[in-house]
Amino acid sequence: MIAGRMALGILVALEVAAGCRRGPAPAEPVKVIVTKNGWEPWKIPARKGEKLVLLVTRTTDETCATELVIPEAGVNVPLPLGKEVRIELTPERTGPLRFSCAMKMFQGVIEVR
Ligand SMILES: [Cu+2]
Repeated sequence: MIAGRMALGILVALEVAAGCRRGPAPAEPVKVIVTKNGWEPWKIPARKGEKLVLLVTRTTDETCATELVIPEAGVNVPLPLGKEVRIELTPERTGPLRFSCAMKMFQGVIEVR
């Protein structure tokens, strides 16, 4: 899994302190709400080489979407009820980057251009 992750060249940083970073200003964070219908939005645009920040808040206890998993990026983040969780990643290739709950019942996609 680690080899595959590196081959795809996706850099992931969780809870990275902003502040002393150089480079272009990051895009606006994307707020994602987890409801009984799943991820809202479930389709998120991103750009190759640009940091994507997701602010994910789970608002329901009625589904199994209690974590957000992005297998290709090595992301597996618990989503405590009612608490905003920050997830940062920088896609290094174009194309769909799929995410889901741990059981892949609720699915979404980051469309990297
Ligand atoms: Cu699930």
